[in-house]
Amino acid sequence: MRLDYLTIFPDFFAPLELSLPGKAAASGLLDVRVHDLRQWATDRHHTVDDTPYGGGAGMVMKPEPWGEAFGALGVGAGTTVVFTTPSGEPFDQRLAAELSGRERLVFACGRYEGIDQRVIDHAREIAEVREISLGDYVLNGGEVAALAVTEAVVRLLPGFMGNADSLVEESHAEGGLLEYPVYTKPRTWQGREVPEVLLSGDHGRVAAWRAEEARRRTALRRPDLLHPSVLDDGSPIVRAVPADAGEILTLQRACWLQEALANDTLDIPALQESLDDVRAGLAEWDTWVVRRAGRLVAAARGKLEDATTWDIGRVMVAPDLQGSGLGRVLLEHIQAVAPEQVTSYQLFTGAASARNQRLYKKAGFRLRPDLPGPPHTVTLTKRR
Ligand code: 6GU
Repeated sequence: MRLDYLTIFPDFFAPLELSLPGKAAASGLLDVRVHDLRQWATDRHHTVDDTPYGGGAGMVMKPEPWGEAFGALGVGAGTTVVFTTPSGEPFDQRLAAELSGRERLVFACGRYEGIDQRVIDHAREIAEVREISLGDYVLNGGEVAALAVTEAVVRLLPGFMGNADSLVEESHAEGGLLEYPVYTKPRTWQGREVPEVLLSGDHGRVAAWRAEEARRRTALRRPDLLHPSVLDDGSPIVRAVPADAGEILTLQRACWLQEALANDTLDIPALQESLDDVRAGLAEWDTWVVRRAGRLVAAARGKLEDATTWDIGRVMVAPDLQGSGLGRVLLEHIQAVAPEQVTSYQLFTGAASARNQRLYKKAGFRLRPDLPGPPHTVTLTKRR
């Protein structure tokens, strides 16, 4: 990945040399270049700002140096220009993941009251543009924000993190909950004990404790995360009706084609089903769906496997809404609607579907290698 920084304070980017990105640059994974914007200011004083048209406080960054810089750096198709600005879209893990898929990012770091709007309009014509904010507060310039965005993006690049597993169970990565508290040795420190359950060696109890702590922490600090905006528009989770079969089939094909690609097989029953099969499934299973703006965007179903086991299946979220927390909410719902006598849940997911397995583990499900399922799947269970 190629990273360029346009700034009037190149010194801000010295940390790139010593932080994680510095190592990646040394190893050839990253090509990092920092540019002083003033080299493209043509007057004797290398002026980059001027007073705002229409009056008002502060200075505005002049367009000409930016235009020259974009030309000199070859900003064009295949480049994403990131303007760091408090009036941008909020930066989050999803956006970091999206940017980690780009070939080249050019960070345009504004100072003063902002950059002449025509610079952004021009950039939009020649390249992809993202205007990004770190949050609802004001920094003196976009440099620190560009560093933060860089670190969040670069650590997602394949081959960057030494241990890919540490990407899995962290706040905002998947599952939509904050991370649970962590402990290491010594067992007792300044009279404070490590929670007993973590020393028990009972992986089931540990997973349940962590899931509960994550939920508690999230409720306390980030209640907004427990009520995903996708459901804030009033779209409830409702029982499917026979007329939903066509849309469920469409959703199923979209989701299971993803599964097929992830698991490198077309041998997936849900992918082979006809409309009649889906209708039959609706008759047999307790199926719930979410509609958003009229579109059926998510579904899940449950059925008694035996007197005390609730079989959960077909947890599906439309590809464009995956990662929004809908899957977690649906999964909670489909557990909650299980009959009273149920004491455990079970489900299958693709053996290579890392994202699904993450979601289920975060919800307290555990892998059960002792309970083999259909081909290319793993079984997960959870006690109620
Ligand atoms: Cl990206 N830039 C500036 N100047 N202030 C900010 C910000 C960005 N994000 C939050 N505050």
